[in-house]
Amino acid sequence: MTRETLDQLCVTTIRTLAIDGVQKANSGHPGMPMGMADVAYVLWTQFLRHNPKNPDWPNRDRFVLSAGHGSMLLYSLLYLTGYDVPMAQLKNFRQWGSITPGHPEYGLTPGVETTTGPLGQGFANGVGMAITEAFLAATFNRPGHPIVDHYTYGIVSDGDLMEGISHEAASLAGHLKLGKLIYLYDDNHISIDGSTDLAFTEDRLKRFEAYGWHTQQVDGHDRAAIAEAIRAAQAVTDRPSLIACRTHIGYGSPNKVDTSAVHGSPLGAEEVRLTKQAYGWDPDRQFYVPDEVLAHFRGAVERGAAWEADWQNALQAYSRAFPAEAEQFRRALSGELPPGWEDALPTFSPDAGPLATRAASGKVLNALAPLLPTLIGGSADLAPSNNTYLKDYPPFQAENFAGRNFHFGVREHGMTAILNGMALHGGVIPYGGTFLVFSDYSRPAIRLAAMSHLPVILVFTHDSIGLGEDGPTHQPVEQLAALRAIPNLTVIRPADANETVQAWKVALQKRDGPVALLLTRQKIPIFDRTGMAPADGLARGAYVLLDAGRVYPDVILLASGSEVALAVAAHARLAEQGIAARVVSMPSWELFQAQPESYRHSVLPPGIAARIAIEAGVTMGWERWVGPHGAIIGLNRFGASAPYRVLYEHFGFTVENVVLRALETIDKSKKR
Ligand SMILES: Cc1ncc(C[n+]2csc(CCOP(=O)(O)OP(=O)(O)O)c2C)c(N)n1
Ligand SMILES: [Mg+2]
Repeated sequence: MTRETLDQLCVTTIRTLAIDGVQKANSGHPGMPMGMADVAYVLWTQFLRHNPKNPDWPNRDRFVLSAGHGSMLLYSLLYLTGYDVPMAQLKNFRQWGSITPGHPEYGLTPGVETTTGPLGQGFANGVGMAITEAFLAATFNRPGHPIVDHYTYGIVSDGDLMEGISHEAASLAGHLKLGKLIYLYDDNHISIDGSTDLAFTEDRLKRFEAYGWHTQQVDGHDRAAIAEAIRAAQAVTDRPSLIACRTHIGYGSPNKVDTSAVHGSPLGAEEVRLTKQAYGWDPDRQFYVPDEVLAHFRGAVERGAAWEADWQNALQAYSRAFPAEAEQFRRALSGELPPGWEDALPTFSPDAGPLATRAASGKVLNALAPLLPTLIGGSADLAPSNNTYLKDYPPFQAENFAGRNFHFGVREHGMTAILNGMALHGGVIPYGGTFLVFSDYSRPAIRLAAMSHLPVILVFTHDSIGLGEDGPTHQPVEQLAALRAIPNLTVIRPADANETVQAWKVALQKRDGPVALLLTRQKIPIFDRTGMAPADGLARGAYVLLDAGRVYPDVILLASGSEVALAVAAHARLAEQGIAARVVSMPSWELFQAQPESYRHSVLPPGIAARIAIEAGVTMGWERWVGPHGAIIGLNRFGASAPYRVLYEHFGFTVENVVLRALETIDKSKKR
């Protein structure tokens, strides 16, 4: 068999596996895998350096399928090259309990580098991976010891390039000159509504050239030309590369090629037969993999083992030459924090206050930076406001990939998906900041971080009407509830500087999901903890900050963040009237919900119905904590432009109002 015949058989196998997987599931997207099979085959067999038997090999090339609807393409490649994705899983595509879900899910399927499906996200994830490779290489590599040295490849589609997030990420990737990022664009002229002429007619390559990318155009079914283009892309080391591969969606389907009909529906039994006949394939065989095809693909196993073995040897040589760096590198990859890191955490004396929690957060970051060499991050152009800058470290720029301060530009969505890519790559502790109100711009990426269990830290400052004069456009109201609604996202709104320290401690220790820190712009008191509980109660989500001096209080005041100080002041006022109040600081619903019931009941005894929650945001959800007889002081409207003290007064966030509402609630609960 000639090489050309074997290559063609391999490509047809990819196509028919995708066709059969979708047909059997009676749902899915056959068109893209059929169209991109040549490109994927060339990339995966001639270029991609990976080890199917160890998908976690740190120095592997990363492959991102940004057009996640083409999942059967990826699953077929994983099976064929010898990952732990057996044929039975291809036959079980999209079924309950399978590891071959509709769109690729990180953590579920060996070899899937990121969760994709929401178009554009994978594009930005790949930029985050390439950034991380560049950072780790600049930080740890030594002359003659390139222990971090790999490419990040991706397949991106029309939809990916239409989405705004890819524009953000592409602009930044071009600016940063990420030379080891290579994207293959499935330029098939088709999306769901029909021809891309309907809504997508700019010159894409010129756009990417303007971003500073190296661009090429090839026939996406000419395998020699594809290989040539990838080699050319590799040779350009100071620009990311986009290779537009002109392909035909549904390639080979006599009646559906080049139509949107083949994008997201099974071909149908008859068209499957016709297509297989057109390929010269036996139309009666399903999930057929010729022996010589499997043998050829499985060469990846041996090559992968050899690549990793070489790398392990190189790592050993590096460890001998640079033992301290090697230890840091090991720790960075494992996600371990260095011994004694907690000793560097600052404590704030009440005299240092009042202090905004964003300012406290900046101090924590800067105190930890020397101990955590792979703690890297920045802000979407709000570094001075978010207090995210690491003062003694240079910025990350094309001229210095070892820099630790990221200027993401005004690109919240791109930033967050890039942070996800950084976490997915591994080896770094990524954080990023913006105003809480603009968390909405990041939301789709936050959702994926949560779904993918990524350790990403989000610094959201200006967390309420407390930001004052900038007005309702900048004042978050519904964002607290909206973030709490995302499963597996831990939201923490610390009440003072010392709770902020504890919040960072929790965030750095959490490895299985993102953490959002909600921080004030305005200065707030640092509690004198004499007679109060210590701030490390934060780790339990809610704790009794200040008690009533009796077993059962008359009323419980729950609050988060800046409003805890109101509860503390009301506690004293109520005491003057002989009323015993308990103040519960409740920085994190998620952390509290995770506590044993006995602890939760000790903080919020079920027998005490008189409860008031105070938080400068929508009241939604607080019913859960105050119960049917409680009251909530919140803000179910947009804020306004005025000095924050005026706003607090106007919207009822005053000690007087808390006292009044407490008395009412006690009264009501007695009449029950
Ligand atoms: C953010 C987002 N919006 C909408 C969709 C639904 N959707 C899936 S694929 C697609 C577009 C398909 O066009 P293209 O990206 O060119 O893929 P092709 O049909 O060529 O495979 C759309 C709108 C999505 N997955 N993500
Ligand atoms: Mg398309």
